[in-house]
Amino acid sequence: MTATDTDTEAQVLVEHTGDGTAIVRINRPEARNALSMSLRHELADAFHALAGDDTVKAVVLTGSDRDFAAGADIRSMMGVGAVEMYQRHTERLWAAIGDFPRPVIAAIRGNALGGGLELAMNADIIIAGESANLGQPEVRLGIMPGAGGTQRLIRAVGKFQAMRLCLTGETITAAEALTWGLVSSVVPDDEVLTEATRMAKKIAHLPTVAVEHIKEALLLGEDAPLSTALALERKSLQVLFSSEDKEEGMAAFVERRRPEFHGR
Ligand code: CO8
Repeated sequence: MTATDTDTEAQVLVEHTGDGTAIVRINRPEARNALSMSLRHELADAFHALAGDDTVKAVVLTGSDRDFAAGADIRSMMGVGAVEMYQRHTERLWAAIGDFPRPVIAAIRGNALGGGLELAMNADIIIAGESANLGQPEVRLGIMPGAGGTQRLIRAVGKFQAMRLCLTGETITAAEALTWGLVSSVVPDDEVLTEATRMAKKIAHLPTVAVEHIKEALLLGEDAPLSTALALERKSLQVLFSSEDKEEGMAAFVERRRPEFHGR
């Protein structure tokens, strides 16, 4: 089922806020926003639709005030074997978020555990409320993170903190996550969505082609050898010299006026 903002049964609600942004809200409160397969399909559908909508320049991904997401749905994994897990191809569902071409800001209140934290790590910026509780508790269930939790975490925070989280299943606070570099900023709980939306709107008003190239260079470059990543960065910059918004941005600076960007 494709999520819409009028479908009260939807587990994923999409709100177009205007100003070039959208809010994607995980809505399964009875199970602490646990990521069932149907929910993950809805989430992927929502991001595919938003990717095809050029008017949406930045997306805020959030949950409830109690839970961003408490992980993969544990009930849906009981009695399931390796071949069925393989055939679920959940990596294709995550790719809709990880490969989203424009910035995604995760706004976390409460629990972001297991697959919930993995989901947040698919975003580009993470705003956490003071009460956020983050961790990779899979080991306590006899499994392990399997949607990027070992790999994205070690890249974000380094070996020793990633090992601590994944091997003990302990959770950390928002303040601790900030010192680790696992979140971008921490704000009072009731300001999380406001802050994430403010940031999304700010990005939405910046030159889209530049924003997309910056995101692409950062993400692709992270996994490439430095010389390749530096070449990618240079080439991306060179491409931006063909954009109308580059001429407008520089002209506006010199003429001491506000720029008018058109995303071209
Ligand atoms: N899956 C299914 N149901 C859940 C989940 C979950 N992850 N988390 C909570 N629920 C359900 C509970 O079963 C309960 O349902 P019911 O009322 O029917 O018994 C309801 O939500 C409320 O939960 P609690 O009563 O436990 O609420 P508490 O306030 O006591 O605790 C917590 C909240 C801390 C969030 C707690 O529920 C908890 O620890 N949840 C599990 C966290 C966890 O272990 N997450 C990791 C799951 S495994 C995972 O994510 C693997 C990813 C691997 C890759 C996935 C890609 C394929």
